[in-house]
This record gives sequence, structure tokens and C-alpha cells, in this order.
Amino acid sequence: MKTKIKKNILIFNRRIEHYTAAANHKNFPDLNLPEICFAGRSNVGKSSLINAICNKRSLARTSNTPGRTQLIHFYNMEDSIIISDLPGYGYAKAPKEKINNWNKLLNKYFVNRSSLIRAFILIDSRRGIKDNDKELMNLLNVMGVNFQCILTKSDKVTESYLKNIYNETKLKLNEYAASYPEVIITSSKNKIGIEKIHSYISQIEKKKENI
Ligand SMILES: Nc1nc2c(ncn2[C@@H]2O[C@H](COP(=O)(O)OP(=O)(O)OP(=O)(O)O)[C@@H](O)[C@H]2O)c(=O)[nH]1
Ligand SMILES: [Mg+2]
Repeated sequence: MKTKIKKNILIFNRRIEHYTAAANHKNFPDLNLPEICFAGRSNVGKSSLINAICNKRSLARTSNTPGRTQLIHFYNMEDSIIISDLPGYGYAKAPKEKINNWNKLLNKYFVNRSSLIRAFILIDSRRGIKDNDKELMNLLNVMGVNFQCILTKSDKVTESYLKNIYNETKLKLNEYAASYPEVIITSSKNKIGIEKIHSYISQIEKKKENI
């Protein structure tokens, strides 16, 4: 297992930089590059997963307290692909005004971002798909934005619990035409599932080269 982790880190030694952060759709960058984003409930582990994917400890800021990421952060990987880290939804304890602003920003992002080729929706392995995840999935379905679910924090549950959540998640996804049937199980802590996302990123790059 250790060798595998090291191998992935070596393969994915890529240059990535924070490009910009936007509080408003007018500040979204226009780079003409394919983009993927990481969406999900507050505290589900979006920023941690981006760090694990990019093999950087603190590229994206993470926190124990929900509501850490409040803007949309755009990361540029070698002028080849944009990775965006979105503010979480569903943090009921945040002030109403903030919740409204985050929701509006997310809506603008999904409605306007024509460069977005896949949205990854992160689901906590302990909790499964919740109503606000379904709301986002419905929006993406209507917009025709392809999305794929990622189960996060798999290190926090037992194998049998994970198996049930995995099957349940797959079943729920059947309702959404825009969803990819494959669900990726991850742990940013234990670097599980990261190589699958790496290989997806490589596929996008290959496609781009062939255009
Ligand atoms: N055990 C474990 N903890 C994790 C994992 N991923 C994230 N965490 C922890 O979960 C908390 C939230 O992680 P973030 O990456 O900040 O979550 P986020 O989805 O970006 O949160 P917001 O920006 O607030 O929406 C932090 O304390 C992380 O250390 C994981 O795979 N395993
Ligand atoms: Mg975050």
C-alpha cells in the first residue's frame, strides 16, 4: 500500500497554483480551459480532497469548522485544467445572509460556467446523500452538467457501513440522467481513491491534446 501511495505522488508531481478567488460571477476567470469542480455540503472534505489530489498540504484552506471556504477558488494546473473549490452548502448555523450569498454564488457558477466539464459532488461516507445534495443534482440534471459522486472520509466508517452507503448512493444516482454511475470512495487522510481522480484528470488532458 505504501509503495502505491508513493508511486501516485511521483506520477502526479504537477505544478498547480491558486489562480483567483471570486465572490461574484463577474470575477470568474475566463481562461478557455476545461474545468472540474468540487462541490458538496459544508465540511464534507472538498478542500482537503483538492490538497490530496494536488499532493500539497495546504494549497486549499481546510478547517474543522464548517464554512471555511466562502469564495470560489480557482486553481490552474499547468494551463491545462482548472480545478475549482466551491463553498459548502447546508451549514445551517451560518448567518442567513451568508447562506443566501453562498447559494446565489453556487447557482451562478453552475448556470454560467460553460467550461465546466464535470462536477464532483462530495458525500460524507457517514451520512450519504442528503436533500440539499439532491437539490444540486436536480439543478445539474436540468443544466445538463455531468456530475460524479465521491464518498469522502471513508476512514471514518467500517467496511460494512461503507459498503451499504456505497450501494445506497449508487441506487439514488439512478434517478439522475446527468450522473456517472461510478461512485469513487476516498479518504484524503489515508490517500484512498486519489489515483482514480488523477487518472480522470489525465484523460481530460489527453482529450484536449487530440482536439
Ligand atoms: N478523517 C478524515 N477527516 C477528513 C478527511 N477529509 C477532510 N477531513 C477533515 O474534515 C474537516 C473539513 O475538511 P475541509 O476540507 O475543510 O472541508 P470542506 O468541504 O472544504 O469544508 P467547507 O469549505 O467549510 O465547505 C477538516 O477537519 C478535515 O481535516 C478525510 O478523508 N478523513
Ligand atoms: Mg473548503
